[in-house]
Amino acid sequence: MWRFLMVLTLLAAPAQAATPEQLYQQHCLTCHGSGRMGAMAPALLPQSLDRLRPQQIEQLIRSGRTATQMAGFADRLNEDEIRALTQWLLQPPAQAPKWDAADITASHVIHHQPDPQARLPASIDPLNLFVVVEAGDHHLSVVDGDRFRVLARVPTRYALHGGPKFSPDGRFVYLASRDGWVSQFDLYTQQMVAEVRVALNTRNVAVSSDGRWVLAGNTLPETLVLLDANGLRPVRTLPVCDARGNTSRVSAVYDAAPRNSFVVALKDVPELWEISYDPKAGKIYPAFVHDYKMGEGFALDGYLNPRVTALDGVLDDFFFDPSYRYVFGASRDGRAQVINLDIRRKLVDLPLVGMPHLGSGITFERSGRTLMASPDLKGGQIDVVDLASWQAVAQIKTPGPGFFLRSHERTPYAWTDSMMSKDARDTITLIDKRTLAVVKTLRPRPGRTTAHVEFTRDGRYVLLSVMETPGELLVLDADSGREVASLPMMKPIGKYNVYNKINRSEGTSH
Ligand code: DHE
Repeated sequence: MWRFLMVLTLLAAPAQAATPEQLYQQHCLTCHGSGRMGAMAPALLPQSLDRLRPQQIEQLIRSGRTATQMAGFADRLNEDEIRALTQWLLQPPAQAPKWDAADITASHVIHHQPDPQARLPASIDPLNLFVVVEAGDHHLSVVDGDRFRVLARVPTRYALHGGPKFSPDGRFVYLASRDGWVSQFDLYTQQMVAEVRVALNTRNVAVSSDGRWVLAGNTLPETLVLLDANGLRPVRTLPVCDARGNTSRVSAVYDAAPRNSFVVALKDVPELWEISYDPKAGKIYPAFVHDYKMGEGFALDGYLNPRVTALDGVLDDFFFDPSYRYVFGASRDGRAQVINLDIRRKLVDLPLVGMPHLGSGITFERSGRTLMASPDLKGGQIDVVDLASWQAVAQIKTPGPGFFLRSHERTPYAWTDSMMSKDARDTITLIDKRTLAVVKTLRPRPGRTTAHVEFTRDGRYVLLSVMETPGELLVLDADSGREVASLPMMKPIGKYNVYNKINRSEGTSH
């Protein structure tokens, strides 16, 4: 009787609701990995999710993501569980995620040894190829820039971001995913050469002008990871922190070719780092060296070690002047400054307002002066600055805030978008570099987000993304804006011309 009563009580008791952690273990762990660090599917850490609103995450869990293996869970999770799981994913894990040198080394994989004899068919100009990042289903397309046809389409790691970087001969492309994967891709054989996971969240990569090194800047953990560019073998990991041990995420790392160095901007600590890869730069320090000899001299402080310029504000993005002596840096709160890399000192504030996107800046000559122009993520304008006087020359109004700006030595026009605008995200604006006036506004696909232009090697055509799923890669005549071709793609984002990149065309990002 006693036993019978107990069974009845158990049956009557409401089932214990599963905790979000248990839901994760049951439904998500196999694909998203233990510790939410990612496996065959992306990491689900707050840093990985910070571009999504909670409602968007709930919707993803409910209905899945088209063109990916992410299925919807509406049939297995109720609305309360979906909400609780979302909130839990947005919190840092109880145990801080770790990704150290041993993890990096263990993740390293060589897929194919490049054949030194490999060549593209003679009919294809290897320097007029484009690499197109398709975010809709995480693929990379290789496009022949003479015939405008796709030569290869390969899957990539989840959420590539930032400009792919090329080896100096243009044969290899280095890609970084937000989830920390760096991949080396061979354009001649259209195969992945090697991959390595350098972090759980990565900002971007740069390739040294001598082709020997790839430097990855990370936000989780806060490190810089140096890789051998030939096969991506990890060489060293530098913790990013100031002399007092305050750690910092990396905002961006770029190659400063004439200086034989990488320059690194930091998001949380007011410092700018320069890391020389010139073997003649001085003695090799065995460990991380934090050098505070600000303004002391012009000598380099060592090979593959950071030397530090102390600033009075952090940098989210930056741009080099053509001499590579000066850095134009900006923070997302709208402060912009000029820094002299040789004397390691901030010189002046730059007269920019809004939220300049200096990483998308271009330079050009006008009436014997070198000008720099960059979009503004908030303002619906292009800011133009004289690089000799550091004075603002013009603010060119566009239909709305945009992300990217491009030009080419051969064309009088600079092309920009308004993709951050509600009403004008389908417009492309052409600015005359001679008059600094808007000459044309194109709307090639009304109602569809259109942005990011790259020129062909000869500057005669532009390739433009209709960033939708499905979307298109449009080819337009660079003078008239007339449509020449359209290639169907899955949310193409950036595209990069080999010649323009390896020759550091003044109209493209570096
Ligand atoms: Fe980017 C480049 C920062 C959001 C697409 N973006 C860069 C670079 C930086 C940067 C520092 C230069 C890296 C390089 O080329 O090596 N991006 C940021 C941000 O801080 C921001 C605003 C917020 C964030 O989420 O990190 C941001 N970026 C986006 C997007 O939402 C875009 C439109 C879509 C996406 O893929 O996430 C986007 N960013 C791009 C692209 C480039 C880029 C296409 C390369 C531009 C180029 O032509 O070189």
